[in-house]
Amino acid sequence: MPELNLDGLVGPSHNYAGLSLGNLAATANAGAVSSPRAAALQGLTKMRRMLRLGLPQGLLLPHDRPNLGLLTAMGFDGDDRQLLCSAHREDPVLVAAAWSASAMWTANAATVSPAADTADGRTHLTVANLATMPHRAQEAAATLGQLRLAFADRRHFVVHPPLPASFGDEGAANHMRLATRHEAPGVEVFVYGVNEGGRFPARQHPRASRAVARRHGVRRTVFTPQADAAIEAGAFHNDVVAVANGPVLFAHEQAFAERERLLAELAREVPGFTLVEAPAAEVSLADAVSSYLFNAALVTVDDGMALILPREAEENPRVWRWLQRVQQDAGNPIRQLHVMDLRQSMRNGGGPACLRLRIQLSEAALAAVDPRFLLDEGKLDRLMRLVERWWPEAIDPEDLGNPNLMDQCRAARAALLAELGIAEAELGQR
Ligand code: SUG
Repeated sequence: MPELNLDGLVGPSHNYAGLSLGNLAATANAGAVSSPRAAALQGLTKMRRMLRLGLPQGLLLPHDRPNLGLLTAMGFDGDDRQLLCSAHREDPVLVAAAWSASAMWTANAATVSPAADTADGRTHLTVANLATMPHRAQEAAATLGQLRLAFADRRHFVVHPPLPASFGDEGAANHMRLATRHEAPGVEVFVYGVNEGGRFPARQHPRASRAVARRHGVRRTVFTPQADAAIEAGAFHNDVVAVANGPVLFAHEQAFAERERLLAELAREVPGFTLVEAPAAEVSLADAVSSYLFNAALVTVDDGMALILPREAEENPRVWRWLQRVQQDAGNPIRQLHVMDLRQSMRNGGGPACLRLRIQLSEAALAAVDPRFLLDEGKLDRLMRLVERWWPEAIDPEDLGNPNLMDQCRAARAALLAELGIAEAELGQR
């Protein structure tokens, strides 16, 4: 059974505004000059690598930015240029939110429960409300529109709207599925945060996790808390310290508050359960967070499993030494390490796993996905040329009040939609 990965194409407004408290990379790089063109090319290169590994690959589109709807809802008015300028003079942080290209991190687009796990035998997706951070909360409506277009076939898919904003939900980044094989019924692990009194917010509310599982009709669930220490070390999502594929859990020793209980349950519930765990004594939480070792995409390939890692993991000697040992150990299926340059996204705290929404599908369900969201080598070539032509080379966060940048980003998006044959009206919330 194939796994489709939908990567977020990095939008033309990608910038470093430092909007995410608790995301150490994003706050450390606040104010730096970004390179949207290089960022999008790095992402497309990753998508090509996945295709070449034999995996179906698709994309989700950048959202329309700047989001002037957010600014008008906040009481600014005037024609588009005036609106941007006056809002920027008065509230540059709000304007930075309206520009955010954060929809690129599609692990936060939705939670996905494959058909094998659900009561009605369909694939269920719940759009994440991303309620904890204002720049991310604005994504939900456009994500719903896109997913309803891509997964319109009701015989195979149910796309649920976001949960009420009172309960933060950040999608697949806090969800793992373990199953002996992709097509076998799996155990879905919902990881939530608490971190009462901590410096950084927990973004996934336990009630949201339960609601998603309930809506999807997931038959076998585990609910487990993130370790507060991991959140305080910068693991604002579980996928910064853990990732699962098939029967394998690849995680840091300090990822989970109730580690022993979780591991015992998985060992009982998942035939062939295999833990590949980095001991804190060898790889500290700080190393895990700065290298994004566990934000690797762990995927099934011909000879076992492959990890798609960010270059930062190779550059940390402790992390790389441990990874070499993992690769040599015959006791686990991780055979290939692929290192990718995703520096632009990484500087905003988004690694290989953040950039993709994975959906395990039968061949029939895959054939029912709107093909405009799917990629092949030729389409990737065309998208690379399009990005080279239309995406801004650099954005200084100081430029976010400049209406010319707005024109450039709008032209880039229009070129993208034309290339993919998708009309703006089709993306409206349905
Ligand atoms: O929500 N960064 C994103 C990164 C999301 C990573 N996703 C996963 N772990 N799955 C976030 O913190 C930074 C944008 C800024 O500061 O301008 C940002 O939103």
